[in-house]
Amino acid sequence: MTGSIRLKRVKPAAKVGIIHIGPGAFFRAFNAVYTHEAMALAGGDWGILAVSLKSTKARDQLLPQGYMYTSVTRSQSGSRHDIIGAIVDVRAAPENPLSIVKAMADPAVKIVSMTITEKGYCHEPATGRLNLNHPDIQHDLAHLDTPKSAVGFIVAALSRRKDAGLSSFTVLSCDNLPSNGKLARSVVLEFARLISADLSDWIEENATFPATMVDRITPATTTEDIARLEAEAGYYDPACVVHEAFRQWVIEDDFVDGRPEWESVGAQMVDSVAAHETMKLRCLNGTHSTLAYLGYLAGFETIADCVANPDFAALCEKLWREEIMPTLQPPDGEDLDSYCARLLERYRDPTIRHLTWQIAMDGSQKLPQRILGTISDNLANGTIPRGLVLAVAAWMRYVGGADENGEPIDVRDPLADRLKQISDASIDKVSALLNIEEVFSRELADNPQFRDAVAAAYNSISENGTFDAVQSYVRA
Ligand code: CS2
Repeated sequence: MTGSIRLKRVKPAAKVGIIHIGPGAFFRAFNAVYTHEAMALAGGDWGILAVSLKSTKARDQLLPQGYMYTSVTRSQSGSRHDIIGAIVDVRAAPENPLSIVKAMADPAVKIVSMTITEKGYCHEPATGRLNLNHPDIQHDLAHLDTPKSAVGFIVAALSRRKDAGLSSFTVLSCDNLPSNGKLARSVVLEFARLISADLSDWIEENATFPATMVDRITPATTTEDIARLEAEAGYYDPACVVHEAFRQWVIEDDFVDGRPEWESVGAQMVDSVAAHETMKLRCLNGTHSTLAYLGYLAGFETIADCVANPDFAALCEKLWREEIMPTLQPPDGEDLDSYCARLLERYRDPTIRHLTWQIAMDGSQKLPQRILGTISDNLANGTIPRGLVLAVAAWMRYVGGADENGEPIDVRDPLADRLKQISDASIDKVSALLNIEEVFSRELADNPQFRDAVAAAYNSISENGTFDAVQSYVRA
């Protein structure tokens, strides 16, 4: 692309009130859009300083355009372009970690929010405890002034605020994890306690960690997306994000020192987010991961490609009806049948090219809350959820690293090496993988009905192929 015309900020930026960790596509399509709209409507100094914990990519893309970028809402009726100006600074933490700690300790900062994905919490997915063997956690415990992990930054900044006699900020987790606020709280407190009991007590008393449910399908931006925006709008914006029109943000209203008026632009402020979160994780993310593994192995590139196939659409419907909905308490204002019918429509939109490969990433961190909890609830009710079990077997096939034609799969997962090595070295791959304690709870891994069902599903995929296994399930 030519890069001749780029975005420029036309109005002065708002002052920083929020520091957000994780400036990726989802944050730009979601949190920043809500905050931009809320400031436009209701005002407030809620400018966002976005911090990346690893790469300089977001900063390099956004800095030359005054941190402005385009939010592209795509649907079958066309594209809509909105220029988002809520971000007022972007920094790459590794370049100067101490400056980020200091920025977070500034009293003008009222909220530290994050979209750092499941693995960013440095916890053990099966237990929710802080992983003390995590290299970043070990580093941060020894060098609190120059942290690497989100937990380290939060504790370092809160420690400074405590010492300076300031108030705490609100920690706002926006990741697809059950009780994400509680998890953030418990890893922060566990880490802080290792620094000092005083600090951890202070955080416990002064900070809040509201849980949230976030939802907007946002595939990674591609070079085609950037080229298409340039063709449609006449300017080059490498920081643009492309997403669906749908969005839903449910937030527990428990903030230490104010917040943007997000409810004025559609966010739902509630007392407890738990029922919303479980519904979304199990209905949406559970079927997303199911389609990711089964779909990838069956040769489908995107979610829309998967559900354009009648058997794969029937797979989703059967999972919702027979295995997922029976485990759920519908949250206030939601009807599960219409929620799931709407999901299928969202998946069907061919203009949203969400890769099965992208969703398949980090399965070891995702399976517990998306699929395994639902399986446990079914087993407790005396039923074997064969579709979800098939999804687990497909994950096991996938992490073995070769597709049905023997072509290598680029498996991205913090446990990728271990998963591959276990798959390569074991004759009974299913039992060996079920023994990974970070993923499968002892109770589930020891359940003989579950073990047998996964082994049977795995064999069915290996012997007859994924497509056939899906057909047998939906037609049974
Ligand atoms: C997806 C989610 O990549 C994934 O694992 O399941 O990012 C999903 O698109 C969002 O949670 C939708 O809100």
